[in-house]
Amino acid sequence: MAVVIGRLLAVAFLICFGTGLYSHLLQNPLPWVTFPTRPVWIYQVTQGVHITAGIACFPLLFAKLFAVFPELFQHPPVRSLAHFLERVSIAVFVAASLMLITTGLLNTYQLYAIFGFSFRLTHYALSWIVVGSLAVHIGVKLPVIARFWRRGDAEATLETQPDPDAGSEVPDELQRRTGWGPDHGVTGRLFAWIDRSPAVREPRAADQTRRGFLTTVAVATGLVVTTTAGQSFRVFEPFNVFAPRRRGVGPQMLPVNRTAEAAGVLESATAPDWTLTVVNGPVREVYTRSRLRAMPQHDAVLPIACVEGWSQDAAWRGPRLRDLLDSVGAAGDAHLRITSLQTRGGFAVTQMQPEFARDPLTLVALELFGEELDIDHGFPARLIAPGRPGVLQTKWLSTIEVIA
Ligand SMILES: Nc1nc2c(c(=O)[nH]1)N[C@H]1C(S)=C(S)[C@@H](COP(=O)(O)O)O[C@H]1N2
Ligand SMILES: [Mo]
Repeated sequence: MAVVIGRLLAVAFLICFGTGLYSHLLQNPLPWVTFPTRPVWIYQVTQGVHITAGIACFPLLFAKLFAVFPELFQHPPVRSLAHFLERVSIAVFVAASLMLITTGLLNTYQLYAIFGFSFRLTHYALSWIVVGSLAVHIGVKLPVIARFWRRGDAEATLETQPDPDAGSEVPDELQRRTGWGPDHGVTGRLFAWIDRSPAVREPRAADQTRRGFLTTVAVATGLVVTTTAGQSFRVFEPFNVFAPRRRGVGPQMLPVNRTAEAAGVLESATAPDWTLTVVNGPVREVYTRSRLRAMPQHDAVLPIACVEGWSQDAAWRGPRLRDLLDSVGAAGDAHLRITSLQTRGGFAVTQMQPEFARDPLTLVALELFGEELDIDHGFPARLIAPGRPGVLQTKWLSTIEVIA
């Protein structure tokens, strides 16, 4: 049982780890990594899968803890140095995993305030601790896992050989494994009682118990996934009961992550003398709204794909970023620093790699769904690029600088 659920949990963890690393790298790029910009929804899918697999970890992790619960109270608690290290790695693994999925879940509900620490750094550091202790744990448990894989042969052997214990009292398997027995006070008697459950005594009843348990876990996992995945995947939308965001709800039918008021830009973004400055060393071009409007306008249907798990496609219109970069003679491999008018909170300054800056679908968006941008969506101008997390789609643009 522990192996079966452990395997599902390991798959979910590895999916989360891979998609999480991808998201982390997009936000903390390495100079030699070039990201794909097609399909335009690539980040929508990796992040949707990340959040959905992360939510599935809750029932799976609890089921796993339940299946191995008596083992947590082994007696004696430590038998050898190797045993001690194994138990420490499990303690670290359990604590870090619970913390990892809990911080992730709270993040999808935007409950950053209750952490008092940087969500992203903590979530990232914990993921390495979990993967490291998972590797140790799997290494230590390899013999048990191997025995499970070979169980077909073992069962065949059992069937053909007479049971040496037949007729005699069935050995207290749990007591033998854990060392806890009726002599060990209340806990010992409790475990001795668990030991007497049909799951241990009668193989047929044990099969039924196992099947019932696995069905419960499957139903629980299916339920939490279908009632939250609607924020990322349209097919699940009608069942979106618990996920915090809903498609189509917000100004211009698009949810808002940080409002203009929260960002402190109500005045600066509506000022008649607003300009966007594009800088390449000593060269500088100043764009007013009418100058931006006079440039060739392009349309792009690109999603906002928030790291918090919600995503939605939207139709954007505006000049291409690369046309602005050409006007200051920026090199084709130029990296950019993008600054918002924002005065409060994170994401006021972001960076952009050349593959996104040069992409024909990367726009300085002035319109959303055929209307002038709502102030909460970044009026007068915002960036929109394919394949990037929402946090990097900077609203209320102020300056765009070539940095390398
Ligand atoms: N200047 C600025 N731009 C920003 C943000 C911000 O806080 N400040 N939030 C980002 C985040 S986290 C997301 S998901 C998208 C959401 O865009 P929307 O609010 O127009 O839907 O905007 C991004 N652009
Ligand atoms: Mo976001």
